[in-house]
Amino acid sequence: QSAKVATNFVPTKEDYQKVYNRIAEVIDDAGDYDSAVFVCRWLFGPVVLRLAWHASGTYDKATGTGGSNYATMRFQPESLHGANAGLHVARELMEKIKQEFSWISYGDLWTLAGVAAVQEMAGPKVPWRPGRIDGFESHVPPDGRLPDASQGAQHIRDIFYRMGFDDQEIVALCGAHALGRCHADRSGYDGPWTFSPTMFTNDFYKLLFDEKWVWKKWNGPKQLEDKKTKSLMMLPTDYVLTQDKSFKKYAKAYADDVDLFFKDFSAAFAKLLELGVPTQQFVASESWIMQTVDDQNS
Ligand code: CCH
Repeated sequence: QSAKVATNFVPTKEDYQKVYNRIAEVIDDAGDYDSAVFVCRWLFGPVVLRLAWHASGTYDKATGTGGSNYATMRFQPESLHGANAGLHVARELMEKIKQEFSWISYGDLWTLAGVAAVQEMAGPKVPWRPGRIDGFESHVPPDGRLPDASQGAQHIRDIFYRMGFDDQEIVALCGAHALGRCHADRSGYDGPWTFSPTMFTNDFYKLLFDEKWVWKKWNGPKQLEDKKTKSLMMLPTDYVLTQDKSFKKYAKAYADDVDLFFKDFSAAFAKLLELGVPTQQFVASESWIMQTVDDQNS
């Protein structure tokens, strides 16, 4: 199934679709069927999406450094940066795919995996195109470029404005927290944001407004829990989206209109995945829409 590497091998959109399909399989099946008591569909979707985000979100537009181009999280010290705790799980899954499709660059593989995770978990189509190249240790960006969940609106703006995003894009991107969960042994925070953490929805915003959020009483870092069930969580930076006037306007709009959220998330996420990649490196002038597994079966 995998394309053989030949010196003159030029992968086509179909070759990338094969990689996409393999990613879709791996994030779905990675829970080992033989030993798992219970298999959760798309179990590894959220962590793979987080890898794509952390690989891209180190971009600094002032210096043109960081971003998804060189996949520098393969190297220390970036792989050990506190914000990346737990992402070895996603990198190891991707390594299996890299063995099969050795012609793809790590940056293209990781960002394509972010696209596949969003799309397979019932999210919007995200335009994507290949062109990233593997870099070196010398390209590793400094620590501290990703957001710190314990902070407030000013910090979020400082971090995301540095990448070139505005308030609307910041709020749209944070809606990815509909997916996955916090792990006490990775970030110190604990728990999921929504009741369906492997379905891409606008529930993150709905819950922010519909539930009453109180500070969790525990020995861990400051986080909020929903008063009613105490089973969901919000980070301080998530809660700020309802407290800051400008952020709140967008968060409310996304809570009320899932189509608007899907459209804006798709645009902002596609932009995120291309941060730091020189335009001339892109193979295609227009981005591609990769098909979901369901699209191909229908
Ligand atoms: Fe996030 N995120 N994120 N996040 N994130 C965490 C988990 C996920 C922040 C902090 C955290 C984005 C923005 C922010 C995902 C996607 C995105 C965790 C828990 C923390 C802490 C990690 C753990 O313990 O495993 C902060 C702060 C911000 C912004 O201010 C953006 C943007 C995206 C994507 C577009 C996803 C998905 C997860 C779940 C990972 C998992 O393993 O389940």
